[in-house]
Amino acid sequence: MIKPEAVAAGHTGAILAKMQAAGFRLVAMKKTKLDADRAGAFYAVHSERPFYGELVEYMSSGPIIAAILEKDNAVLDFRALIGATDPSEAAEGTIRKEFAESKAKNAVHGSDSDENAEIESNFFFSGNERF
Ligand code: FUP
Repeated sequence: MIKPEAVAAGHTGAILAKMQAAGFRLVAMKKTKLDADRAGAFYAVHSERPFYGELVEYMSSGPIIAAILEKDNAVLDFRALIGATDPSEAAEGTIRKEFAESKAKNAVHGSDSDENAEIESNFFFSGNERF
């Protein structure tokens, strides 16, 4: 996902270009907006964390770009491309270093396992939206 603050700031094209330049192939993509219920469901794994309420509010505050990206070793390579959760700790050249505003508004989300990538893909896309 490209998160609301990065979409609102007009960074969608630059972020997608970095992803494609790093070898990720776009399988599916859409611009959509999560309501609080959908954002809460997407981040249900964090429901006991102190930042959950703010996370849900933020993630439902504006449109996002959802995408399925394909590459060998995609989960680990994507996490390397986006950088650390907190942009102040993210390496030079990473997407979060360049585009994130803060730990909460950190520009992009990436799946943390193949299993979650499949769950999150199914959250946004039907079979006939993938090519
Ligand atoms: P990441 O896998 O890097 O997206 O990070 P996490 O799964 O740990 O966190 C998910 C999201 O929760 C982050 F993108 C931003 C938010 N978050 C906070 O707002 N504060 C925190 O201390 C940790 C995470």
